[in-house]
Parts: sequence; C-alpha cells; structure tokens
Amino acid sequence: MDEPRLKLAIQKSGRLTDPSLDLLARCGLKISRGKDQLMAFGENMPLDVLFVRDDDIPDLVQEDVCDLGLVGLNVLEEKRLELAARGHPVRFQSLRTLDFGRCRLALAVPQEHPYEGAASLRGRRIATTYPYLLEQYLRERQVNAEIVTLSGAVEIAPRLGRADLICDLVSTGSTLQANHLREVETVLESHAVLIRTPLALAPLKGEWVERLMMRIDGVQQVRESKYIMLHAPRAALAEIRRLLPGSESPTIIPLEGSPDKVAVHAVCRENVFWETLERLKQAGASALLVLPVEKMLN
Ligand code: PRT
Ligand code: ZN
Repeated sequence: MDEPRLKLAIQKSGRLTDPSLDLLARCGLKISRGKDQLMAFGENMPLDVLFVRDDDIPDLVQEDVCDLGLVGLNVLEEKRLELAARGHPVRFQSLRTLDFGRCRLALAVPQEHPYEGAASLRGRRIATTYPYLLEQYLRERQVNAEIVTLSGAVEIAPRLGRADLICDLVSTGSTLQANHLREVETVLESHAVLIRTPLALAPLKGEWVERLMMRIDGVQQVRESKYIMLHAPRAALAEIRRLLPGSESPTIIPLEGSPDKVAVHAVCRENVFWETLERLKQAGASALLVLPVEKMLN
C-alpha cells in the first residue's frame, strides 16, 4: 500500500526560497527537483515540496491543498485579517517560529518630513501592499488616514506624489535610505513561520509532522549554539560561569602543572559575540576558542 505523502508549500523564487530549502536539507530531506518544476519529490521522507508564490501559501494550506507551508508572518497575518474581514473562517495553524526571513513592516516618512507620533499620520495618505495590517494599526490608535493600496514599488510612491508616507517591509533599511525615507514606527515584527492545516491528518502523516518539527527544533537550536573552550583561574570561575551565555553545567577540567587554573568547556545555547569574549578575557579567561555545533540531541 502506498504511504500517504505530506505536501509542503514553499516560495518558488524569492527571499524565503534558499533558507526554506536549507532548513529542509538540514532536517535530512533529500529532494529531486527538475528546473522550473512546480513540485519536488522527497526521496527519503514521505514529503513532497510544492513551489508557489508566497502569497498563495496561506490559501493552499487553508484550502487543504497542502498540509504544511513555510511563509512570512507578514503574509500570514495580512491573510488572516483579510479572511476575517470577508467573514471567512481562518483555517491555518502556526506550528513554529523560524529563524529566517526576519524583517519588519514599518511606517516611513520622507526624510525632511517632521514626525511626532501617531498624530502626525492623521489625514495623511499612506501607500502599502499590506492594507489590512495597516488598517488594524491605525484603528488601534484611532487615527484616520487614507490607505493607498499598491501592488509594488511602494517606496517611490511619495516621490510620485501618490502618498505622503509608506508602510512597507524593511530589513537593512538601505532601500528606505536610497529613497530618502526615514523609518518611524514598527507595525509588525516578522519572520518565517511553519503553518499546517487544522484538518486531522492520517496517522502516518501526523507522525511525520511531529518528526519534522522535532528536527526543525534541533536545527534551530544548533544554529544558535556554540561550543566554547577556555582556561580560567579557579578564583574567577564563578564570574566566568555567569558570563557564559545560555550554558547549563560546564565541564571543568584540571590543567596539568597549573593547580590554580582549570579548563572550562561549555555548550552555549546562544550565539557568542566578541563582546562576551572580551568580558570573559577581562574576567581572567585565556586561550578562548569558540566552535560551531553540528548536531545535538537531548
Ligand atoms: O514572487 P513572490 O510573491 O513569491 O515574492 P515576493 O516578491 O512577494 O516576496 P519576496 O521574495 O520579496 O519576500 C518574501 C518574504 O521575505 C516576505 O514576505 C517577508 O516575509 C520576507 N522578507 C525579509 C522580506 C525582506 N526581508 C525584505 N527586505 N521581504 C521583502 N523585503 C524588501 C523590502 O521591502 C525592500 O524593498 O526587500 C527590499 C530590501 O530591503 P532592505 O531594508 O534591506 O533595503
Ligand atoms: Zn509575494
């Protein structure tokens, strides 16, 4: 009998495509994908990947064409509000917050334009491709403003005289800068999310969803984690343990020939930044070494 296969929708070509494929590969999935094909076959898991426009992902999961989807929270929340506004039930569930696709939906004004809080938005025209999220933001702050819904190139709307300010996605901010715009408010902090259909899955499919989520957790944990090794004076041990970010009990090893010194090995569940290393050094640590962690299973 054929095993039922999971269908997972991801973005066909865009900012989320590579990180989505990378996550799946790290979860152990091998897929065969021909050029421009809409679907890829999972060779070692009963899971097939569908390549679509990101805006279609919530609908595909909502309508049960796909069991799972990887999509930006910005697209998902806009869809949620749109469905609610049309009186349709919202039928996708968020399973996991993912550590890629980070950006924010933000309000930005022309650089020379004064801005003094939400009151400065009153009566203004705001260009966006996210009218529902913007409408909710304005409503919560009891601001009356005109929403100009565009399908793209939002950042040039003020220069074209189509709007006074914009509400658009920002990551580094260089697009705003290039267009002489200044970020003034955050409407939504966004990142990619894994969503699923709320419909009951066949038992074997359900088991694979659980396994996939466990692997995603493992992958994300490892991505942030570092293995750190250092030498420390025994007297500074308490301070050094306090400085190690997100580590549980480190391994303390005596150093041959140096009775007042020990080696400390620890897994840190957060990234270890230069600032942390500098503080550790100030506290007396030496021979500091930070290594990436490949896999972790607790
Ligand atoms: O064709 P399709 O509809 O699938 O793609 P798309 O053009 O709608 O989406 P795409 O690939 O641009 O983005 C997909 C998702 O990536 C978005 O829905 C967000 O969840 C996420 N994301 C993360 C971003 C950004 N970062 C981002 N910077 N989406 C868009 N941008 C834009 C931003 O608006 C600006 O115009 O990229 C430009 C560069 O940003 P700066 O701030 O780095 O200059
Ligand atoms: Zn899109």
